[in-house]
Amino acid sequence: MYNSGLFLIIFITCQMFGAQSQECVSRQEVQSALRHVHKLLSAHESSFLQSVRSLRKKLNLLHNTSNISTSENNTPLCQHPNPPANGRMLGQVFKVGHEVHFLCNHGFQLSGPETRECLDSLRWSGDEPTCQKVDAETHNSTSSKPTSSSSSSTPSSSAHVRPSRCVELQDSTHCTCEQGYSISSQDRSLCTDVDECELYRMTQSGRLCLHKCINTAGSYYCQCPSGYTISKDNRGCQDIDECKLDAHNCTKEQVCVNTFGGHRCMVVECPRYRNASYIKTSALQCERNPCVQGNKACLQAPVSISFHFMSVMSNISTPRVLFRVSASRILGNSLRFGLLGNRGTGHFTLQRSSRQSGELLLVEPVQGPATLEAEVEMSELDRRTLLGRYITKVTLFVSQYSF
Ligand SMILES: [Ca+2]
Repeated sequence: MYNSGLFLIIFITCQMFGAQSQECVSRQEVQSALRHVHKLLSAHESSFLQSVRSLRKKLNLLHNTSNISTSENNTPLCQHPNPPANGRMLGQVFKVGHEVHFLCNHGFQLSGPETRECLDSLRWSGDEPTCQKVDAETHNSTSSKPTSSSSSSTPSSSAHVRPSRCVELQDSTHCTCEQGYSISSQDRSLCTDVDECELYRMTQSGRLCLHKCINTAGSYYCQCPSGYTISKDNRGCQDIDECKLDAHNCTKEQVCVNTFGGHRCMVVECPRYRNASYIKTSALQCERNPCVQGNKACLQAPVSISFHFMSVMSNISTPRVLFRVSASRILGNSLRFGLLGNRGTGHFTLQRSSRQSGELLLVEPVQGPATLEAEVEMSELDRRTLLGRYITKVTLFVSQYSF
């Protein structure tokens, strides 16, 4: 447009001077021509300015529209929330979907939500929290929670969120968190607790805790079921031997049997046979009283009955030798081993291990908690004549857990 204006001026002046060179033109004519040119120029100038104004208007409009969609300044925000008295607030982004967190000073406990979110309605979720003074007794009981490595001194659960430490480096900011925390995905000024239990559960490679994992602010700890103590590595569970530690409630007449995760108080009673009587010779053994001469039925009754209590973990690998029965002396020329009755059928088997001994085997894994029983009989023979029967009653306690 500007170029066409220039072209017009040059064309008119050439015409004017060309005429002058050919013949004398009157002053009036020249003045009229100049006025005409002036008019034309003014018309072009005003048209040009109008176009520029229109273009500028359009550009401004375009600029404003793009500003609305990209500029952060125009993003709707929730109102600045109030930090509670005797506490503070973490989080500096008040945009929709973002969160702020509240902490209380030492000796105070948060009452109300730990976290509030800026909702679409531009209001904060939940009520405004407050920090309540904790009396010494309650405070001690909350902080005595058994933690393995955490030295956290912040009593409330809001300790799961902490401020990050940020360092300005030229044109970027680097934020770090203390151990057990990671930078919040929503707000770089915050560190959120790492849930180690969940993390290791997801990765599956080597369980963090043998039994139960409890996440704490900045750390975690392992918990064992009752009847166990946490092992030295703070991950495993060790059975408490209540019998050895005298931490049982068995009477003097009962036998304390330690099991994995507990203990049993067992009563050992000698059996009653019609033709034979027994006497307890030790806590776990009964022996037959001498038979009246010629009383065949009495002689057929077992010479001794022993009791054997055993404890195993749930689902132990099999086959496994549980125990061995052997004769200390042999009067006859052969020994015979066998399992009596149907008790424990399918779980046990008996095998000869030497001329003088037999072994009781557990042949399939047992899911606890369970109690299995078996009766092992050893018979002494001399040329097919029974010299004596010896019975061992085995009770197997299978724990609930595989430890
Ligand atoms: Ca125990």
